Amino acid sequence: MLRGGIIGAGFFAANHLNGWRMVDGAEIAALCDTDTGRLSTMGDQFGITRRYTDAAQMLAEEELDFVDIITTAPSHRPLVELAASSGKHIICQKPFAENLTDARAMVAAAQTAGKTLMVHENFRWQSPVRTAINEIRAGMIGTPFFCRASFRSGYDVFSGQPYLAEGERFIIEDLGIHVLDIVRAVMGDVATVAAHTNRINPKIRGEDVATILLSHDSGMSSVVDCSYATQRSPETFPQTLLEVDGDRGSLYLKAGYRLEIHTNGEVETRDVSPELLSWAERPWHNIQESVLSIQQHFCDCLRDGRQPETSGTDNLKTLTLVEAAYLSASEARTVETNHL
Ligand code: NAD
Ligand code: 89Y
Repeated sequence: MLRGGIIGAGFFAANHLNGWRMVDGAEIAALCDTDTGRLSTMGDQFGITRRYTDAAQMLAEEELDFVDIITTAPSHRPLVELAASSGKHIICQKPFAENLTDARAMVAAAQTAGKTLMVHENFRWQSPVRTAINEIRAGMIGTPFFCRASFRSGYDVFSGQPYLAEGERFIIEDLGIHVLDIVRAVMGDVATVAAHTNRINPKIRGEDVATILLSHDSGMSSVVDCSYATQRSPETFPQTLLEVDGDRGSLYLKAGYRLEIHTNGEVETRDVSPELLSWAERPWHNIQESVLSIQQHFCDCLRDGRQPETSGTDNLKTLTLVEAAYLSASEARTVETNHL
């Protein structure tokens, strides 16, 4: 049984703790947060008695195999480097880092320590998205030549995560990062990025609308469009909608978790709704189920001695797309990813 320590007991941590209770092969032995109130609330809720306000102390005193970092991005580099130098395997929440320099240093730290580093990039593990990815990888629509991945919502994310309203950057770094990662999973790596952003909500600091054109290494193209300023009924938060054209068919992941595969003039339609786990609540159940799936993937990879799909090294490519999108939007030009 792998023993894990959690760092960060804030808004999203309960999802991780609930997930870990269901994972085969791991348990959470200790919890750390600099905020004593959050530490005791979360510790009590999940019956974790080993509690720390200092991550270094937790790592020194506990016999842990891995740490699960659920803090916001500014603390990720020091915490990943601390965990690596303590000889632990690491899961780090997205966004992996505030910039590519930090992210590269974090990957190097884990490599030097010989430890597995996975970024908790869970949207490609949402079961409806995963079904779509698997169908495409199995060749159901042939070779894909176009993908549109769309996340448009008016859901109030700021009440649970107030820091999202305060940062200079918002939707690309917080949410677009997931959608860009899904597109990488479907269409492969990206050569150029052209992005346009807007801020519609006057109460927040960063951009809440982004439209991004990607040109892939394969020569094919994708469009990622994200908005938290879109009023729609029914509200689709937190669904990513997909439209993928291949040379032998098309695949759609439509609102309400409806998968359609169009081939040879016929349409196969499936309900691919995520499971409502016992601890989950709508509309977050889609994300909550994916937390469990990526945690299980991490443990399976450690057991089998293979790299997680969203390893630190892999995630450098997703983070590069985030940086490229901001650079493109600010300078109104197309950015080549290999120049970052
Ligand atoms: P939060 O601010 O509510 O909680 C973070 C907690 O970390 C706080 O309690 C804070 O005191 C603690 N903390 C910060 N630095 C620390 C340190 N050095 N040592 C110990 N504790 C420390 O944030 P949140 O909303 O829970 O989000 C955490 C991360 O999860 C963010 O990066 C966010 O983007 C991500 N997130 C991911 C998803 C997803 O689906 N993957 C969804 C929501 C949030
Ligand atoms: O922080 C974000 C995430 O990763 O998924 C949804 C979210 O909570 C708000 O955009």
